[in-house]
Amino acid sequence: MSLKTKFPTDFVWGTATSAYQIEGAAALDGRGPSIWDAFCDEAGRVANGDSGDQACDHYHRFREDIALMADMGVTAYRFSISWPRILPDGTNSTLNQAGIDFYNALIDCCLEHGIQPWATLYHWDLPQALQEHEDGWLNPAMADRFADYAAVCFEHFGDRVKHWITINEAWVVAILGYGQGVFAPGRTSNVEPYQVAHHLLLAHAKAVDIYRRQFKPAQSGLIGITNNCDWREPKTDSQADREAAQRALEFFLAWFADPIYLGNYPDSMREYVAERLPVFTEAERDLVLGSSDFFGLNHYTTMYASQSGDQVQESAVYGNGGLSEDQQIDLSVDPQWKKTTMQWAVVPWGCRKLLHWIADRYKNPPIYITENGCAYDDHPVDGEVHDQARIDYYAAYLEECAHAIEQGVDLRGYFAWSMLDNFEWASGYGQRFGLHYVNFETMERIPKASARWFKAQLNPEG
Ligand code: PNW
Repeated sequence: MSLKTKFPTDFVWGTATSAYQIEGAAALDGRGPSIWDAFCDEAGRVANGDSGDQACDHYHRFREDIALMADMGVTAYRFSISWPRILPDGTNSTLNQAGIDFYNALIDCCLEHGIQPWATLYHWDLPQALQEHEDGWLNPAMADRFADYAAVCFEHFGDRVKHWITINEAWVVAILGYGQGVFAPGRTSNVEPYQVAHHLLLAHAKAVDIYRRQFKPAQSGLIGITNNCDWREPKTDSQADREAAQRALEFFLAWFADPIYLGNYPDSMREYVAERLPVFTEAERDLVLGSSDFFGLNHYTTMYASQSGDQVQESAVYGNGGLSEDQQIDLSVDPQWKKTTMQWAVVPWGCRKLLHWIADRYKNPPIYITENGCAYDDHPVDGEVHDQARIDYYAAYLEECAHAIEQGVDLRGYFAWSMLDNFEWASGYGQRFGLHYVNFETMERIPKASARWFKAQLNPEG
């Protein structure tokens, strides 16, 4: 029995990418620099001195890439629009027509192949000019800059794009960009992440407000935000550890989802972060509350949480505990769990538990998994890439998704991360998440065994 038969017939099957990770053509056709171009230029920031200058050269090869997606049988493609390719200095004083043309061609090509375009407006590539001259996401005015940029995208692409994602993973921007400093713009602080998060939420909400008032009546699409969250399992059955795991999930996901679904930050954050956590004005709260038509979720892994002792442990490539000292939590993994090359543990049941946690806390919203996937050290052997571990990962995670649906969770779609091996941020090209292998010298694409496996699941009749 193919996997597809375990899911509703209208379930959305897709793959995902983001602009800076695949497009390349960083200095071409009027694109302005982003904070990731600048970050890659700083010595020691990105493994191997890699950058997205060329990436997968998707800018020139998108037709081939979309044909590969169509061959897999997916019905949706989640990509991101590069803000500095549309507005080179970040403001709508200069519109880069070549950027508009590129995304028009990309969107049209998707539709010609029967693939629905799902566009993310912000996947971390803030125009460098806004960082340099306006202090980036630390500035509350960024919310208006973002809303202006979003309006340009709705205006030019909204006749064909019916699913919009405002911000990808505000947690990563705040924690990895401003807390741990391992992502652009590379700042370390225990105050700034909370401010940045607040401004990202407002940026999201303003863009949604503009879409709903000015574009939705004619374009009738859906718009939401995508947040990322790992599962946190209590390390022991003790009351303290159960509370620690709950608190860890609140600091990870409820930080962003509670304001949108419940109207405020979680009480635990107010208690533990105290005056460093911004307060919503009444007008801001009204704007943010109810501002997502669907619950976008990126999920990769699971860790145990326990009440912290003296020291805080971190054990992944990125310290994915967040600001653990603010949460008073220790994170750990079971040494038995298999790991990907990111050192992220493969724990399929964590995905099901997280889906239930979301359904319970937010009254069963429609959920789309907008990313799930794994990195392995793939290499072609006689022209083929036998990534059985990735097939096992997808099969097991999707099995848990199917269970969650059976048990009443309103999961409506799933996007595999990623369509292609690509620029994996601070890890450079050293981490391969793709369903398609990319030879970064020749730019040749090779469908991995996992891509053929997906195809077989999605096209059960062959
Ligand atoms: C996500 N963490 O990033 C992004 O949306 C993708 O662009 C990225 O390629 C993918 O996941 C794989 O990393 C994350 O530390 C980066 O928890 C770091 C974390 C989570 C997600």
